[in-house]
Amino acid sequence: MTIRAAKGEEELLTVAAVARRLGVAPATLRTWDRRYGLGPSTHEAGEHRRYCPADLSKLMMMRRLISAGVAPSDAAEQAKKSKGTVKLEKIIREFEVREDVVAGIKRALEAFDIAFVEETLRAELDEHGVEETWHEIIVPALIEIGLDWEESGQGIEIEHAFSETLKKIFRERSNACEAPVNGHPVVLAAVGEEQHSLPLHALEAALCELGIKTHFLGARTPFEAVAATVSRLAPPAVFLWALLPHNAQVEFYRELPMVRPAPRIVLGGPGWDPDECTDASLVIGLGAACAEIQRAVGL
Ligand code: B12
Repeated sequence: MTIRAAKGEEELLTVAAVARRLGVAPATLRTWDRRYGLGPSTHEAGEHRRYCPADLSKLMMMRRLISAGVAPSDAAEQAKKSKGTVKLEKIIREFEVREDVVAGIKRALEAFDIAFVEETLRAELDEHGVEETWHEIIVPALIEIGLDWEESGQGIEIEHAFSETLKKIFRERSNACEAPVNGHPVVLAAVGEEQHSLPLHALEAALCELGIKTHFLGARTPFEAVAATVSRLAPPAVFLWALLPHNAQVEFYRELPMVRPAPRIVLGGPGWDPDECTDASLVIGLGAACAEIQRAVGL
């Protein structure tokens, strides 16, 4: 981790280090900076900007409020007012990233030891469940793998191998959904040309843990497929994922056929623009997505 001691005792962290620590993707941190002004306040000539303890305190509050279901723009307003500072040790305690497990998974991927990755993930999911494993192990590992690729242009085979392993492991959990509480399944789709579907797989597995069955449309789902599925299944909720903004077209939910009762529309992923999507529930994390869908199925 990049920690710099400057300005007296202060620890300064790069975007990548903050992202790994808080389990928030670097792209999300940059979005919070651009959209809500929640960025690093220190600036050193000729260097990348770095987060100081006061910035971290605001980001921690932002993440907590969002996890508690507060809308991102309201959470940002409250977070900006926060006056505290936070020590690195506190973040390590409160936002546990299981660095040993993350490092072990990365080493195994580099050695093409997929069996080790599978066994580790199965054991973690059995012991800690989908949400905790997603936040503490899978997201930090994805962030690191994404950063390695961004920095070196190398290792795309590792990204693919990890993605395929995750899909397999999540699918094992989703198939185990017995005696679901909902009659009509919840529809899950990554829209347009969106190939990033792992959060959708995580959601399917997390909903299965809650006894909620789903109909999984997966990556690159065209509008016609979402529309036809909604007509056929009359789902209690439709979850639409978009990581990249060009895939997040509002027609995907605004032009869906009318069915009764009307499904709850839940949007997830940094692609959706919160200023535009005010007529749907835009969630910012796995827990919030599950909570919205639980409400839609009446739990
Ligand atoms: C795995 C991966 C792939 C895999 C996807 C496999 C799959 N089946 O999903 C493959 C190899 C296919 C791929 C392809 C591409 N990728 Co890619 N990929 C990634 C990687 C490593 C992880 C993606 C992921 O699952 N993220 C999930 C978490 C880690 O991040 P997140 O989406 O921000 O999620 C947080 C929030 O959104 C939030 N959240 C909000 N609502 C909800 C709801 C739910 C239910 C959940 C769970 C979470 C959630 O919580 C999450 C944290 O818990 C990222 C790196 C990264 N940091 O994300 C790059 C990344 C997303 N990819 C990137 C790019 C550029 C691409 C390509 C365009 C590359 C190319 N030139 O072909 C293509 C895009 C193809 C397309 N049309 O979609 C860039 C995107 C940059 C940008 N924002 O524009 C990234 C950031 C890499 C980088 N550092 O540059 N990719």
